[in-house]
Amino acid sequence: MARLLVIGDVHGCLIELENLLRKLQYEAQQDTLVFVGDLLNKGPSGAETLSFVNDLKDDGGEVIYVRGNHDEKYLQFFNQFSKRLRRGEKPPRRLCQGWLGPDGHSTISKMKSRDWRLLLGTPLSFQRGNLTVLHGGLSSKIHCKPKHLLDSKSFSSKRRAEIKSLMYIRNLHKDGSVPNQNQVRGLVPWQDLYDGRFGWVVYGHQPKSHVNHRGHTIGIDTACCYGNRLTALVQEPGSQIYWESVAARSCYANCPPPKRLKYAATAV
Ligand SMILES: [Mn+2]
Repeated sequence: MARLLVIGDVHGCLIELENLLRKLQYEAQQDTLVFVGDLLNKGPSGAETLSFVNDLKDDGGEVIYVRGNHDEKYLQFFNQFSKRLRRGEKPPRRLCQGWLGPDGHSTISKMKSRDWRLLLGTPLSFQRGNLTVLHGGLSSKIHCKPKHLLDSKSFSSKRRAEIKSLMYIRNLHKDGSVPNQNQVRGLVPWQDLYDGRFGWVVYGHQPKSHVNHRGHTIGIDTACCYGNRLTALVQEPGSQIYWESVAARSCYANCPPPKRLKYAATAV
């Protein structure tokens, strides 16, 4: 039976992704590969990473790419400029960089239509057995099953906004509701409110020095683009869960202050 491999935020760190798959002895015909989102931005090879994931799918692999907030940023850009992009024109460099970050223009220039299609097809969550994968976090106000989160068109705009927040959530009000962007006081980490009703939730979005195992949640963004490590959570047939990681070859993005983020000193 297949292994389930869930990969943390890649952020364009393609060499590290290839190293990690090699270390895991990934087999396209046997394993199910799930990305927790944010393949793009910050690291050196965003467009190449999308192309690599498309190639894995073409090789017949079962690959699920859950949408992250950075992927969503590219999709919003695509919606805004789709006519131009479909004609093969590139919006001005400054516009791309303002919207998408310093590497925005070069990434867009390299993206092919199949890369946009891959992004457009990304679900907001994935569930198999006792594991749910999503990018950001879960509000305890969401009572529908994760598979229904994919069908967000059938919800009201308020509900849709709440569901979209799955990509962004870090903290919640104590009653489980989603705060406005500029609210910071009296909030608690979403992980502390999650009661396990969707099984283990595996997520990215919050770069840490180590895998963040807290209650029924497992954060696997181990800050690869900041020079730390790229991590995969592995579920073997029979449900045993563990994680593997590889070291980043470099610090690609502006590093946050060390007090906020301590890097693991271990090597592969
Ligand atoms: Mn991220």
